[in-house]
Amino acid sequence: MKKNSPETTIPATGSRRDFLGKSALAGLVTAGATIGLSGCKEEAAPGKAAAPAKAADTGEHIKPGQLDAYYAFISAGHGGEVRVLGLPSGRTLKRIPVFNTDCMVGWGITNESKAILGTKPDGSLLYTTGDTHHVHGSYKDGTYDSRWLFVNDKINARLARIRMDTMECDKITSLPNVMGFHGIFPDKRDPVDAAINYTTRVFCGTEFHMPLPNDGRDLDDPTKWGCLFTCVDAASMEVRWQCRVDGNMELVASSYDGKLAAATQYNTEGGADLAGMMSAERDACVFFNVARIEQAIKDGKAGTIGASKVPVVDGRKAANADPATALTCYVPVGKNPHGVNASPDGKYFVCAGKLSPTATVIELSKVLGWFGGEVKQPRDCVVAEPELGLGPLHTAFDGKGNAFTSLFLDSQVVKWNVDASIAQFKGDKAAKVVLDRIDVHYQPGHGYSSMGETREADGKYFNSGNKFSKDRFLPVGPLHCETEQLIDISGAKMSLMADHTAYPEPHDGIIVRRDVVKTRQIHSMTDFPNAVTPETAGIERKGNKVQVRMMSQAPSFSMPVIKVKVGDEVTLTLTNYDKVEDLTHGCAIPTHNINFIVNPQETKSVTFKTDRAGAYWIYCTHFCHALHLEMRSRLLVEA
Ligand code: K7E
Ligand code: RUQ
Ligand code: CUA
Ligand code: CA
Repeated sequence: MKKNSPETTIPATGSRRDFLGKSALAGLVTAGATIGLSGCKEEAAPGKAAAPAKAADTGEHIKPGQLDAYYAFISAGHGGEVRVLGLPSGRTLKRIPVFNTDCMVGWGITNESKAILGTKPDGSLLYTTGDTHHVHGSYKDGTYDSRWLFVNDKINARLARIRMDTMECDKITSLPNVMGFHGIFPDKRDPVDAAINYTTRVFCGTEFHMPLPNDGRDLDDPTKWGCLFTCVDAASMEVRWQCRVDGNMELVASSYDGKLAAATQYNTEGGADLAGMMSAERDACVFFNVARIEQAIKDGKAGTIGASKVPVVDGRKAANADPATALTCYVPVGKNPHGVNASPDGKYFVCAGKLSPTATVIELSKVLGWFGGEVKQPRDCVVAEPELGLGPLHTAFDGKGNAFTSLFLDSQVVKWNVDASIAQFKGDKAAKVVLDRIDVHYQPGHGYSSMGETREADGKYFNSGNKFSKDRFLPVGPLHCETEQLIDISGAKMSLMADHTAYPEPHDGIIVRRDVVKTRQIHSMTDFPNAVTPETAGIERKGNKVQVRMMSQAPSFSMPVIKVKVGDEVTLTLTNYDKVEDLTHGCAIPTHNINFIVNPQETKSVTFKTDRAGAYWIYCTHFCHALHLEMRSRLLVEA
């Protein structure tokens, strides 16, 4: 088939689709690899031409004043935040600062946010960068419970938690001895205690191997480097344990029965360059037996690495050859897999091939069977390997037995039937596996469906997070926006509903029914131990440390004048005394790098040095009242 012949020249007359498909493929080929693409016999759907860049058929139009049926919580990639959209409209509802700084909210500026982000001894932020890829919600009974969202930082190996009620980040944890923390997934219930039918752990995969510990040893010998799978306690956000594996880990999935977690491995070779990471014909999906790992730790079988106190067990193959005691099981899958996703019926994990044109369907009961000694080889856990197209990355589900896999190289989403793929694998030549294909624009990464990662997958929408928009939108200079395309998957045929723009770079997301999400629109004063009340308001000096306790109530600050001296360390605590929903105030101090907001009944504080004498107008930045502009106070710094 034509897409299997890598062409390095781009025909001048080629369409945008051809250009993209071939150049991306050529890129992989010139990387010096023999990539196993030749197995793809399924011809792509006959030339559906690229849709012209005209107004989209918006399908279900959400009228002004009407509310969306779903929330989408989407990672922002190397922007470091999490975004909240309404679907199907694609309206941006919120941007939740997490690993980035945000000057509207004051994230990275206020003392409270700095305490979450972490600081150096001089009080400055530990990091100002982050790279979020995977956002997942906490579960109860196999569906979202609206308590928390979890999201990774690939750059600095941190896991963040977001409270769902206020949609604000409340904890960030650093993973020790980990680099390239990529996939995450919360567990869905406890593997042992049946009463715990909700999320208590978050599993984290590590993509980059590194010296253990990374203290200067083994720099010239990457064969000694390793990767740790990490389990974080969802409630305390403390790291519970780690498990060392052979090879690396990318994306992560958890089973509905709580017994298994798994991670795809594209670098089973332990290679340190492209050729090295692509030399094996098959890679793996490594499964973790959660109960056994935790029992091994209880039995004192864990060690530690470097300065970290976290217990680490050995999940490498040599130490886990006996299924009766093994902590891990390495199931061979197609070359350099990317995503791994759990089917909503709880039966299967589907690994997407990336460099193999297939998906690998793994039956979880067989993995448990391998641990139990009933299934001979890890490879026997594979029950289907359908050929889907070029560059499969991620798979979503509709809850009706169908899967939807993004094809990066083909710029398509392919709909296929899981049971049919299993029948075909058993030899049924008549099985109709691939049911439909739809072009997306262009090169999709993640795709995710409405409630698709829960038992309540409803098969309504699929969002395709595309990596290139090319000419789909008005040009805005060299950096293009990305496209998120909303696809209706409720019928036999998929249909494109809308193009939504996305600021780079969206990866994974979840689509959550709006009734599941329970928010709280007003903070409670009692949530803030440092809340300022009329009784505690005022100014207090201890040496050169000055506490300024102020309240805001539209349209004024409780202190019209604040007098301090050069060289003081001022801590300004501001409580928004207004109780009215939506009545947010801001607080900015010119030339002092202070800017933050306080929502109704919320308290925040900032600490800064006064180094220049003068008068500075503290003003409200958030439009709050007809006299918002007049809402000011004077900071007078005496020489
Ligand atoms: Cu495919 Cu980080 Cu989920 Cu991005 S990874 S697309
Ligand atoms: S003023 S309402 Cu700055 Cu023109 Cu804003
Ligand atoms: Cu207070 Cu504007
Ligand atoms: Ca590989």
